[in-house]
Amino acid sequence: MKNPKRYTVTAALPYANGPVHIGHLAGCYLPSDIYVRYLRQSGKDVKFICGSDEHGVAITIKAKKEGVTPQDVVDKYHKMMKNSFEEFGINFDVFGRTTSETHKENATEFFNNLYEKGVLTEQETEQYFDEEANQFLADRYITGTCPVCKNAGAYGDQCESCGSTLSPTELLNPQSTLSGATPILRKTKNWFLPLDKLSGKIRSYLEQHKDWKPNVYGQCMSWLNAGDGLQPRSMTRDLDWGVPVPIKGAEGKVLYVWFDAPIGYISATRELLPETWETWWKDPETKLVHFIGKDNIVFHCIIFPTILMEHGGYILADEVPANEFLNLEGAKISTSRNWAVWLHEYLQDFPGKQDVLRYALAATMPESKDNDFTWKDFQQRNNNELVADLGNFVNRVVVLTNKYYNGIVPQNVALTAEDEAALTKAREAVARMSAAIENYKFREALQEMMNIARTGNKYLADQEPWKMQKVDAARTEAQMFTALQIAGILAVAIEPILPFTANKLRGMLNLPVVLEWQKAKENLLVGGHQLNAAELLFEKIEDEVVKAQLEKLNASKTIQKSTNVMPAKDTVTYDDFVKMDIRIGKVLTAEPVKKTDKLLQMTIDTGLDKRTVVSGIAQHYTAEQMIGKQVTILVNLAPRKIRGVESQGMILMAEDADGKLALVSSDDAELMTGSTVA
Ligand code: B3M
Ligand code: ZN
Repeated sequence: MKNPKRYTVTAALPYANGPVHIGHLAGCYLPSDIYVRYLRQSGKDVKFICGSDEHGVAITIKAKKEGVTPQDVVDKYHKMMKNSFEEFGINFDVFGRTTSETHKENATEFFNNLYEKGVLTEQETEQYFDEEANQFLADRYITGTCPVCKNAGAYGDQCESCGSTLSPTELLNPQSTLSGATPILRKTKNWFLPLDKLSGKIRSYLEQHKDWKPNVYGQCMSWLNAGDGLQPRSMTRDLDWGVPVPIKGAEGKVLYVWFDAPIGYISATRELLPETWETWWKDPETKLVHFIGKDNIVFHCIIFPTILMEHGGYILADEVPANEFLNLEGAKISTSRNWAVWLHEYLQDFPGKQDVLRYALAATMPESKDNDFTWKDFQQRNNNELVADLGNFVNRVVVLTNKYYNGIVPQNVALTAEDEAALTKAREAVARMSAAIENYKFREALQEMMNIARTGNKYLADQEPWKMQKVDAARTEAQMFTALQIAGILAVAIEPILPFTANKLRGMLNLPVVLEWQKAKENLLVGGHQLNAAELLFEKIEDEVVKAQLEKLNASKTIQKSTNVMPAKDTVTYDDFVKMDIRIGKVLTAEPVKKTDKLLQMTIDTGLDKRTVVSGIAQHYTAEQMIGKQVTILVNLAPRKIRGVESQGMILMAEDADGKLALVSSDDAELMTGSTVA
């Protein structure tokens, strides 16, 4: 949408079942905050909406684990998350909650609207029921083996290992997470959103957005174009925590959390603007942008737009700039394994250094593929970029101005072509920074921001005002004037990414608290303007400090690890064991399976024959790495179809508590292809 009248920007509502970590920040909250800060500075009318997602099984499971009520859980974490966001400068206009009264009414209205129009279809289906716990097992209340990749810990709604969306009845060996019992099937009535019948409308909506990021558009298309297309999806659950289903015959049921959660954006806006909220959700001249992580794409690009379309009167998302995932020191961030950097702990260890983390995360943001945060990188970015480039430049300019001119900007200077060229260069970087932010390329925006500081440093190094000062006072004044204007440009341009530092810098330069983006085009520090004293913007982070962080991370993980070893399996007889024909094979060809990011398809020479095997190892080994490798392979496993490809055997892998896979192979000798293993 070109030149919208206003922007409604949402950031995914985090589940109120734990504190916020760097993965959340880098994936969704930092990019949205940078975008919104830039829009506000550019004078746009924008509302930035977020809140906590307080329903769903994520909450009730946590409550059970902590031995408290779901309400206790959401009260605690709502507060904690809200604090963390505020402390890191994530400037929401509202941070609502889906347990609020407004939200309950709003979600109920949506459900009634669709129900009364006959959009929702009532269906009796068989769902898993835990007889011991006397409860239906929705979503994460059930685990089992993923039918696609055979991961043993898949949930009823999703396999986190291969990313497949599942329904509980697809799981092999289903198990209740409440009691561990094997559940039985029992009939129950639920209300479905018939995505199959609506897929024409959904497709035409999505096809208007071919310009979305390839990871987002591609995922939508793979849903739409999947073999059996979109399937009806139940919008209700047999649970006791959530918004009650408002119709007769639905007692004891609640709305599916993914029905009510996105409606939470609207509820929060209603709470913020009781009189005018509709402008932000119904006026076609409003641009709606959802910032989310990649696991939320289908809900924001398919299910929520469908609900809005069927309700009618609402605008639909114009952009959904979803990010991929951020890993930490090479491994997946995991709350349960405490493999994370928690924002509240970071602040205790690095008080006042919010911008350093914002910077390091913006620089490694997983914009188009998963990315990795390391403490070493954090330290280097601080020391070599923030301290050496940005901090150093600003400090030299302010210190010299104080020293030479008592902090007063020189007047009536005559700028040379070199001076003008440096200013133009800095302003061109600002323009490229704008374009990058408008296109959701935040890493590029950060590079352009640093280019301004580098331009300033280079200018000082070339001009050497500290030498000129001894020979030509007038020329030195022009040099310092020029350098000061670059500092002024920085005071404008660092605000979206480094708001705390921007504030400090504006203080040092004695500039207004609010600086519009277009001010970067002007010489902000006019002759005669008085600066304040210089303060250090950044300080060096020593090796011991990052070492301590790494130790802390590993220590908390190790404690977890000992309890994380898979429990022993039942005893098997020798006769059972020898039935397995395990051999040494050699990988001849390997290629990724289309539309998955976990699977490799390989041709393997088993010594007996050459056969096709599909294996969920693509996140651990690339196709190129596998070619020529020796593998241990179970050759008499009954063939099975995985994503349409018949797999004729299974490669044996070692798996650690983090889900990291490694080939089982011998370091001692190159074994003969076809050798048996026993
Ligand atoms: N709470 C899932 C998540 O935290 C979910 C997002 C809701 S956005 C409306 O990943
Ligand atoms: Zn799977």
